[in-house]
Amino acid sequence: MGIKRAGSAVLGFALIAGVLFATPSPAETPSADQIVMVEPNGRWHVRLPGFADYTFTYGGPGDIPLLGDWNGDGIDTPGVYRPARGSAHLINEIPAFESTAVADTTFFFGMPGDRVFAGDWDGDGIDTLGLSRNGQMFLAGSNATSVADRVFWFGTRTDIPYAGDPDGNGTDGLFLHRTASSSVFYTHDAADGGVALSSGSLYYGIGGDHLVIGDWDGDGADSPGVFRPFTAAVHVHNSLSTGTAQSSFRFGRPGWQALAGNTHLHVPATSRLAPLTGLEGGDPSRRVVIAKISNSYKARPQAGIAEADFVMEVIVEGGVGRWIALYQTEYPDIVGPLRSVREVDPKLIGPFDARVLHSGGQPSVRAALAQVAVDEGNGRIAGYYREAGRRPVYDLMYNFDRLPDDGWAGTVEPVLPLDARVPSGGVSATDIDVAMSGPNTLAWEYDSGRYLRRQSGVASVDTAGDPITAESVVVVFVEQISTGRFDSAGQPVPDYRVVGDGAGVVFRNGQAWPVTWERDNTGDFFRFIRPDGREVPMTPGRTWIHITPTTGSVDWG
Ligand SMILES: [Ca+2]
Ligand SMILES: [Ca+2]
Ligand SMILES: [Ca+2]
Ligand SMILES: [Ca+2]
Repeated sequence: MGIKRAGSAVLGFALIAGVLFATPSPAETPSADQIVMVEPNGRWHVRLPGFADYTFTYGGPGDIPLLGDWNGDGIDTPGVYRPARGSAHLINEIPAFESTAVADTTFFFGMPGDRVFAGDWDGDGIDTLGLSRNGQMFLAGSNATSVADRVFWFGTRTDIPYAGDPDGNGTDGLFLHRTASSSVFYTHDAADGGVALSSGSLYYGIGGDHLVIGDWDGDGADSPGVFRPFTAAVHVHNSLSTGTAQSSFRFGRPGWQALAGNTHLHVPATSRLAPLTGLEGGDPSRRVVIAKISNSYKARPQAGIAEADFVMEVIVEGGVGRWIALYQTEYPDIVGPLRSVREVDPKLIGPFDARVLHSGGQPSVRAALAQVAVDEGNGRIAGYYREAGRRPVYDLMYNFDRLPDDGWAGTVEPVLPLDARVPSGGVSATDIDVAMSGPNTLAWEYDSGRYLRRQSGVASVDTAGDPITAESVVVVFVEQISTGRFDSAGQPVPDYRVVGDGAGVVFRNGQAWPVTWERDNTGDFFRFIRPDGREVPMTPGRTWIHITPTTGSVDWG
């Protein structure tokens, strides 16, 4: 709300750096507003795409949460309005991660039944409160007990008011949500006396939506978004005309309150941490390379797998495991044996903008792959070779010394939330048994901060004898769907539904957290949500995700 000032990035970044990054680096501060959610119990969630929510507690049951820049430093911070007492409580800093904060400023405003909101009515950069009482607006000029500076009528008694600056001139007006018609009316600036006229209106959202007003694209002008409790999704819209959302994502739970503002808590575009592991020594300018590696017993031991940053394991025809191994922190010398791509691969690797090494695949699969990645399959680039002594078909290897420079100049963004602190509420899980299919059953044993893989009764190692380990192991259960194709042995070639939601378990630090996985679209990645709505981040390090058919199982103890 109100003016977004530059120059406050250091404080905001330091806060988040202390949480997520051991080695903060200066980062540009995005000027766009963020969505913040508040649970009925006063637990706040700041959404950080690609990371776990930044959470803290402020206020409690019965409080109406507010977000605003109470001191004009450009950072929006929490407040609550307590209707039963007519009291407002504000703080000028974002509370420390997972802490419980107390008020800096307390004053009286309004009375029970008033609808309270916060905005910058005079353009001085400081947000103050306003309220609607049956369609009459009372706007305060300071954050102290006082009479309202401005009083005027706008809309009807049932309209729900929100502050915002629709014309981006630095002073907030009001948006009214007329829920019965899913329409939104706004006035560019606050009036003083009389009846304010609407500057414009639009239709947005559907019945049951909660409006949230913010500057989603950072152009200085506010526009509507909605929180849809039914689907636990947020949809934001960058204009003041009727139309579809420019951005949609899962966030929140039914009963949570959505707010918008710029907390300056954000994930920097680049850092010296490796984006896939969260470990130091990373170089985000190194492109992700993916290798499709067989886990048939005929392919073991595999080359280069112990060096992968991140692995997704899927089941192909005959119940055999196949690995989608991602390399970013470092490239291995040799990977393999490489096998072909499958229908599910483009759906899983979309967020990584990777180069993909594989032996081949159906034309339709390769066409889909080329939409989301660079198809560097056998024959496309130098570096493939057949290794003597391996069984035919399980002998195709790749030599990274010959990987051509592709001139990529991008930055790898974090995709998985990573946080070294152990979440609360886990149950002991030092031994994990995963049955992905009949032939592909395996175990992970926790030892000294990481899990070690075992399969067929022996420790899983690569060709160098290095153990296959993971700091975090995730099992997601996905519905198997048909490709309509069969392999040469007559086995159906499976595909999977990997967008939507389903059951899962996250294992880290020797503990387990049952979760629901959620994924909005193939351009995003999985989020792992506990029953209380909190996300479970990975331990910095290597993550292994088992994309397990719902016919599979996982046990732990
Ligand atoms: Ca502030
Ligand atoms: Ca002001
Ligand atoms: Ca304005
Ligand atoms: Ca805007």
